[in-house]
Formats: sequence, structure tokens, C-alpha cells
Amino acid sequence: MKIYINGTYYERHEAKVSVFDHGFLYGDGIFEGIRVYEGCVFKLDEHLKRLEYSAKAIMLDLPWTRAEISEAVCESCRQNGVTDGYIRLIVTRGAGALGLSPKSCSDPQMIIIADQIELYPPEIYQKGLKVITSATRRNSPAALPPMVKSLNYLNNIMAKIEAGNLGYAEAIMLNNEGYVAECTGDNLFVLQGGKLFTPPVASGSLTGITREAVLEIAADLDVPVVESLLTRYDLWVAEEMFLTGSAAEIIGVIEVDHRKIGDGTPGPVTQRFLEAFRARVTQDGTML
Ligand code: PXG
Repeated sequence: MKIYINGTYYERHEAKVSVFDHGFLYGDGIFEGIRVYEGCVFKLDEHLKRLEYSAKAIMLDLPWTRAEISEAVCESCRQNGVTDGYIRLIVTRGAGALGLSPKSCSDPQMIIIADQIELYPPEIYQKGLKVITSATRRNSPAALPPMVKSLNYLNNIMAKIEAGNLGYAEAIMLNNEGYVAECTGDNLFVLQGGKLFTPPVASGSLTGITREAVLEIAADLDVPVVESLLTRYDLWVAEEMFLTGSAAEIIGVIEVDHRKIGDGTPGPVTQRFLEAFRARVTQDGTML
């Protein structure tokens, strides 16, 4: 495996960043998790735009153009022979002095890993996923906006651990007001009365690229979508529910907090969206 760090490719065991990198010391950095399908880097431009927004939010000046980053991502896939897989693009603040101030960090590091990811076993896509609400609330947008895809994922990891301790693979996270925000690594949708509902990003979630793709598919399929505040009750009584994310893609949820969703199998609308999603992932992106 060849890993890209600031213009050079390193073998896996040689690919290292400084222990003084503020990405390591403080989680001071940003990332993207991107899928490549049949040589098509799915929505690469949208991922890079989100990376630029994350950088702007944390006041990290990216010393590379979007075209340069795009080419580095594609070249990393070519170097590793990855035509179907997962790309982890990371930008750290770079090495600096001990102390929170990023002022001493003058050399941000861009790291690209082109590899594989399997989040859930394949049978879960047929059977569906059972989830639980975590007591760990999603970061408040007034503290660390969840729209920033930062290297600081402890909030989500705490909820993931909590779910795991209870025997669940994924957790619903609420915002500080108690409304549904998202899952630890996915956005969520519910179906009720022929309409899809999803929490607005402002209620405390990442602006998911897969979420955006689902909004586009909904327009194609003439399924109305409402972005509105959702409570746990809205999930419990949903006719269908699914999660969206670059890693998870579209995955049906069949149980929330011990309440069965629909008939306890991934619903027909969920299946239609998954099929439509699989059809578009090889088309909507940047070819290697
Ligand atoms: N919310 C959060 C908190 C996420 O981390 C999503 C929603 C879905 O966004 P996208 O843009 O992927 O549709 C994410 C994305 C991993 C991994 O390594 C996690 C994500 C994506 C890719 C890989 O666990 N989370």
C-alpha cells in the first residue's frame, strides 16, 4: 500500500506524521471519507467543497487548490490499484509547539489513504439494523459545529461505545434540546405518510454527501422530503427508517429503542432508494 503525505508516497510502515502534529496532539484537523465505485470517485467535488468549508471554519488555510487535491486523491487510487474502495483524506494543522495555539504550526499535512472499508456485514443490508438512542448528546453547534468534519470524533466515539456496550452497532444521537440529530457516522431519514423526513443540518448533524444524494434521488423518484425537527417518538412510529453515509451507504433500520419499525424488515421505499443509489454511484463523480 502506498500512502500519500504532502506529495510523496510512502509504504504503509513508513507513512508517519510527527508526534508534535496538532492533529495528533489536539485533534486539530479535518477529514473526508470518500467512496470509489468502478473507477468513479463518488461526488469527489462535493467532498472537496465540504473539506474547504471545514478548513474555513477552523481557520486552516489549505495551501493546495481543489484541482491539486482532486488529482492527489485520484493518483492515490491509481497508485494502489483501487477502483472500488474507500479513501480517507486527512488534513492536519501540522507540527508545532506544545500548547493549543495553532500559530506555531506552519506546515499542514495532507494524508491520503486509498483502501477498503466494510462497516457492516453484507447480510445487515438485507436484514436491517437495530439501533438505540445514546445518552451522549451530539456536540452543540455553539461548541463544535457538527457540520465541521473534524479530527475530533470523541463525541461520536463515546456514543458508539455506549451502543456497543448495549449490544448495538449504531446509536441515535440527540441534540442538546432532545431532538434527533444523527447517528455516530450517518445521517438518518424516516418515512411517514409517503413523505421522507430528515432533521435539518442546523439541528446538529454533518452535511452528509450521501444525505445530499438521497435528496436528489427523492426528487427523481417524486418522493417529497421534509427537513424538520424530529423527536424519538417520530422514529418509534416511523413506517420506514434508513441511515445514510459514505461508509454505510443506505442501510435500513428495523428497530429503534426496542420498537419495531414497520414490519421489522427494511421497507420497500428504503429498497428503492438503495437501488437508485447503487445505480448512480458509478456515474456521479470524478473518473480515475
Ligand atoms: N454524520 C457523521 C457524524 C459522519 O461522520 C455522516 C454523517 C455521513 O456523511 P457522508 O458525507 O459520508 O454521507 C458521517 C460520515 C468511518 C467513516 O471511517 C465515517 C463516515 C464516513 C466514512 C467513513 O467510520 N462518516
